[in-house]
Amino acid sequence: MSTRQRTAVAPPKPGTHQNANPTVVMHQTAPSDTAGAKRATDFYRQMVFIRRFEERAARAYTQALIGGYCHLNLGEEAAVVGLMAALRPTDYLFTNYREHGYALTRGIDPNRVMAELFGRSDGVSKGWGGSMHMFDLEKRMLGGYGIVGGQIPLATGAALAIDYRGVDEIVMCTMGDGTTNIGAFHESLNIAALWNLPIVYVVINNRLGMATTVDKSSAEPELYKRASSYRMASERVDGLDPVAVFEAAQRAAAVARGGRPFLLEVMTERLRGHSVVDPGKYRGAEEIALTKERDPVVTFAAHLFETGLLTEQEIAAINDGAIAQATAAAVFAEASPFPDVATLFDYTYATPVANDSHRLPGQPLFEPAPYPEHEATR
Ligand SMILES: Cc1ncc(C[n+]2csc(CCOP(=O)(O)OP(=O)(O)O)c2C)c(N)n1
Ligand SMILES: [Mg+2]
Repeated sequence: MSTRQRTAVAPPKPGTHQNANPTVVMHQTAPSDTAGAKRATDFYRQMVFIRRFEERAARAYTQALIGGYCHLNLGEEAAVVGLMAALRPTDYLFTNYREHGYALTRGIDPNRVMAELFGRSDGVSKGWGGSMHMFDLEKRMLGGYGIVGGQIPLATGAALAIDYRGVDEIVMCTMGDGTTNIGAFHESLNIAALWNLPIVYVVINNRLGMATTVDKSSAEPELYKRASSYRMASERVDGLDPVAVFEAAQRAAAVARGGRPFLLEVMTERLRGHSVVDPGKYRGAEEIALTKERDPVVTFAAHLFETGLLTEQEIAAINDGAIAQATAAAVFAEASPFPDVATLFDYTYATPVANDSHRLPGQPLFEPAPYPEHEATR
């Protein structure tokens, strides 16, 4: 077993660890250097692309080109972009079903992301996963999980594997605010803290778990504070500012690379319903207006314009480019063939399973019991 984390970093002593006075960063970053300016405009470009891609996906859903569940990152673009920028290509990402933006920003070809939404064979999961189950080993994006909190123990296990192998990699595991009330959240944080695992847990706090607010569902609504139960360092950051998120995620990643877990809470907005079929009627007009005012794509564009980093024309060109790329992805996806039904069970397990029944699609798992006499003669 690797002793990298276990011996290199002593667990914080009671009362002295970072969470005793957690940092709460809430500001709009004004980059003063060239590299910072380039980063900010790159972030904006990525955010706009996620926005236009998600809107295109929503349209495709209403055209019945996408089936099943479909949850969008609308309103969470700054969070996604800032977080992904803090990861190295060798780090691992686990996320939930609200994942398209992560797949795109992690560097998966947008055509393959859209093809997956359309359930086509060129999709990143060969069309068998759909919106909630994107998986790409090369980009080290290990899902996409539909079970709330399902990704947390798996991500924690991956961090343990990294620790065993003694390599310079970390895991980032993102989840929603509602997920922090799942037992697996607490079990995982506990064990990660005990075993000094190299993992950053990220809570994307959009204040809603489907229709239930954080205030109604969480006895401690300041979710980053939950880390203190496990003597884990934590921080809360403004999720409308991609640069602030990036900097916070870098701090968190540095802690994980040093062999301690970290909990980062990112305050975001959910601009539409829980999924594309949710009209979100449970939100009042005032709340909707406030949410729109806090739209990160709009507010960050205004910030870049005001600080002279982008002109109106440049902002419009970025938008046009994003629309063209999202449209091209939809055209690619629609042209891609549906997967062959005979491959339905091919990717159920990573490796062949001994005694697998090898049944054909459509065949029942077991032979059905014969009908009772009176049923058969009806
Ligand atoms: C174990 C489990 N319980 C319930 C659900 C139904 N469900 C799907 S998403 C969701 C809300 C989760 O909210 P949050 O974690 O805040 O994520 P968000 O959707 O806001 O991104 C629920 C209850 C589920 N998928 N899995
Ligand atoms: Mg939520």
